[in-house]
Amino acid sequence: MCRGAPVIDLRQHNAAFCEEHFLRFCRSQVTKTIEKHQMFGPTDRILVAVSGGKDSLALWDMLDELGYTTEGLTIGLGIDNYSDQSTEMTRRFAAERGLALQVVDLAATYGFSVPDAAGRTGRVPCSACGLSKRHVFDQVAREGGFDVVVTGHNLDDEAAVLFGNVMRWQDDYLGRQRPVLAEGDGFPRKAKPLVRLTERETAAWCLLRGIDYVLDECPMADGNNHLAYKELLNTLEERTPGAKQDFYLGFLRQGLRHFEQGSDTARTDLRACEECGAPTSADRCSFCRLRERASTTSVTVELGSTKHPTGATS
Ligand code: Q46
Ligand code: ZN
Repeated sequence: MCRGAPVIDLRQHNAAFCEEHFLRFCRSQVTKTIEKHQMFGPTDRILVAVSGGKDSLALWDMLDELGYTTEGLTIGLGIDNYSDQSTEMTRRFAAERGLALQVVDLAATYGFSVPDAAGRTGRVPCSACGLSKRHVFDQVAREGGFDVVVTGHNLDDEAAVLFGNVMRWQDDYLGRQRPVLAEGDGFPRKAKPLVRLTERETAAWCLLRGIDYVLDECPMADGNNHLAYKELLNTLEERTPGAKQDFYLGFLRQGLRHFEQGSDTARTDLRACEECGAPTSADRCSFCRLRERASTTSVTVELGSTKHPTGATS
């Protein structure tokens, strides 16, 4: 695009970019995604789910740079050094930029960590972890009055999830695999502004912008199918640059509509969880049931508190 020295070669776009044009390319991909899917507007309050990894920090950096009003939320999952390091990186990132950050420590707030939940309930770690993260994101967004929760899922993540959903023909999941999910039934709006960027691109963004992020993979991810799907798609991408993009963006353009019917139907069977107030179809939500089985101590979570959830710090 110019005579500058290239810093990255993007085979799927058949182009090499200098630093300035690469950063501009990333911004334009994110802006295009936000606008095309009407994710949020300039006056919305955005809660950024941050893990301390390259994707969520790149996302927070981009949204802040683009002028959006953001606040970060990170969850201490209690996974050995990995969680300590992730929280530390996130705190440092926020402090350096003067950005507001809430830290919710699962063990301190709810009486269990992800390894506790896996060990005590026999549940797969990522399943207990995902359920806990969703619950905390939703609760903080609901009680804090945020308009939207954004996550750093990138093109590689979404293509791997799509691959898994197609492998098992999970039509209900396919119908909901959209870059934005509307708020409703007590759940906040959720958006994924990075779905047009690959993880190589978010890593390059962090490198060029001087963002330190956790390099290690989560030690509990071993044996996870999601990683196997990513490897398969990377092999395909090596042979056919653009394959991942065609697969996922093609699904949004042409495939999604075949699965959407009924996926947005408002649920009439939902009520407030007796313990935490989250929407649920049972007396108690699945998170409260997990907490009961996973924690050794009983923890009371205050409802309607302005500080919520108990133990959160800013
Ligand atoms: S943090 Fe949690 Fe991931 Fe680790 S335990 Fe699995 S889901 S791999 S994004
Ligand atoms: Zn509950």
